[in-house]
Formats: sequence, structure tokens, C-alpha cells
Amino acid sequence: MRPGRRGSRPRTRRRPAHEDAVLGMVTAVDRGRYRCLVDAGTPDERAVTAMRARELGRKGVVVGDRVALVGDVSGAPDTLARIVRVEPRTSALRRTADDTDPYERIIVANADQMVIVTALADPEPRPRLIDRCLVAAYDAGMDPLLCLTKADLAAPDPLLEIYAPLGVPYVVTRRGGDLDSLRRHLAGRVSVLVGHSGVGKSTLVNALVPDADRAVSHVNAVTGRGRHTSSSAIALELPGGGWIIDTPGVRSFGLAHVQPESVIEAFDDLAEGAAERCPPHCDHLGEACGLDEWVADGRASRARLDSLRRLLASREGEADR
Ligand SMILES: Nc1nc2c(ncn2[C@@H]2O[C@H](COP(=O)(O)OP(=O)(O)OP(=O)(O)O)[C@@H](O)[C@H]2O)c(=O)[nH]1
Ligand SMILES: [Mg+2]
Repeated sequence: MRPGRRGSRPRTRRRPAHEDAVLGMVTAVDRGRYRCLVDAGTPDERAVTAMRARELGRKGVVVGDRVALVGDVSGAPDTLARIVRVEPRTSALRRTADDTDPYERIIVANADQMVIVTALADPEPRPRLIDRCLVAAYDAGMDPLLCLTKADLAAPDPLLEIYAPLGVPYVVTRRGGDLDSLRRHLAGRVSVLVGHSGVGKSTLVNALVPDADRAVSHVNAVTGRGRHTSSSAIALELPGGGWIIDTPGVRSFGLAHVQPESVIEAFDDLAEGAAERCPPHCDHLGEACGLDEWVADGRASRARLDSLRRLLASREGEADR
């Protein structure tokens, strides 16, 4: 292949078939090296370290991606394979750095459930961040699960009341408590943990995956903030089947890339009303929105509409205040 200047790649795709490639799942990314699990669940299961092949171009490779590997795929110490292809993703969790900077980053691929981890205290819950995570989950086509931690420090009721109209499933955990309910929700699925630093994501992972050995740290008593102990995403296999992906704490969740349509799709009762009563490109926040009438006619509840509007409004303004 001729080197070619940036942005002027030849348009013909001369991609070798790589028929001998093996498939793997990316479980961790560290400074340009990708850890991939190959032949999972078989006696040949092994972790292969790989780099990106040139032919991938600018395509990003993230935790959760299914990739095709060539070269030395033995997984022996000091060997390095090459990722030559990224399989189409079933989901992509994206965030924008902030709302005014539309540069999108994909954080995790192929997860089917977003576990929104929120501490009931220390640090204080931030409903606005929860709302934004919900929007990101609906946009990515992932099922949300609310996980309220540190119930030994504060009661979950006020927060649960806010989310009742949305019908988001939830689990409540506490120090020393059992995780049976959470385990049931995670079984057999690929779940990504998302939440502010210090809410207890890695603590959960350590309890769920016996040899995970994720570092955990204390919440600063003065600022009430976590220390961003975890610095990159990692996927770990659950003993009962399924995967859990720990991610670094987020301060905000930029949503500049999200369209209102992808949020309202998660609300069957209101999506029908929007199709029937709203003008094209309705933002569902202004005067012209037909959903108030839809609710007045008894076709959906006021609480549902208020919740939808709160989520839509959370897309606007500063990322997290
Ligand atoms: N009281 C109480 N403390 C908890 C609970 N769960 C976690 N913690 C504590 O909260 C602190 C932060 O936990 P981590 O697991 O490191 O939090 P994290 O969400 O992984 O944080 P980042 O990696 O920075 O995003 C640790 O000191 C934990 O021991 C809980 O249920 N109750
Ligand atoms: Mg952590």
C-alpha cells in the first residue's frame, strides 16, 4: 500500500480477507495495547495482547468490541497479535466531552444493559446525572438499571419516588448486604457500570467477580468527591455467566449527539401520541407540542410526560451542575 497523505486514502478497499483470523472480545485497553479474550468458554480460552493493524484506519477499538485477530494469537508472554477488523456493534455507548463540544467518544461497545450506579450518600445523589445517563442508555438502545448503593448511609425512598413514573428497574445495595438481586439482573448479560467517582462501582465488581482485584478508594471527606480511582474501562466475566464492565467515574455525560426521537422511543405510550399529535421535529418542550393534549385525553399519565420532559431538558445546558 502506498502511504498516501492524510485524508486522501485510495477509495478502493483493498482489505485482505484474513481468513485465518480468530475472533476475540476486547476486555481492556491500555496505551495502544488491547487485551482480547479468545476462545472464551473453551479449554483454549486465553488472553491475547494485540495492537491495531494499519488497515483499521481511524476506526476506534473499545472495550466490548468483537475483533478479528491475526499474527501470533497464542497468548504466550511477550507476543503481540494484530487487530485487523472490528465486527459491527450491537450497541455503542457514546458521550460527548461536553455539550458545546460535539466530538463524540465511544466508551463501550456491545453492552446491552447500563447500570447507573448512584450512592444514596457520600457522594450525594445527583438526579441530573442519572437523567443524563438514562438519556444516553435510551439513545444507545441499552436497558437501564438503577443501582442505588450505600443504603447503610441513607434511605432510597426519595430518589426512587423520582424515578417511579419511568418504570426503571432498580436494586438497592448496602455495605455488608447481599447482592442477589443485582446478580439476577446481571446474569447472562453484558452490563456496563456508569456513575460518578466514589459511588462504589469497583466495590461492586470486586464483590461480584472473586478475583477482580479492582482498586477502590475513599471519598474525600472535604470535597465529597471520589478520586477517580479507576482510570480505564475493563470487562470481567461474571461467575454465573455474562459480563460486567467497570468504567472510570464520570463527572458529566455530554449528550450533544442525542436526538429527541431516540429518547421518546423508549416511552411507548408517549411515542404514539407524538406521532399522532406533534408537528414535525417537535422538541416536546414548547407550546406546539401535542403531548399535553394526549395526556388530557387520558392516553398517558401526566407524571410520564413530566419525566420525559425532564429527560429531554437534561440534554440542554451545562453537562452536570
Ligand atoms: N458505606 C458504604 N461505603 C461504600 C459502599 N460501597 C462502596 N463504598 C465505599 O465507597 C468508596 C468508593 O468506592 P469505589 O468502589 O472505589 O468507587 P468507584 O465508583 O469505583 O470510584 P471511581 O473508580 O473513582 O469511579 C470506597 O471507600 C468504598 O469502600 C456501601 O455500600 N456503603
Ligand atoms: Mg472504580
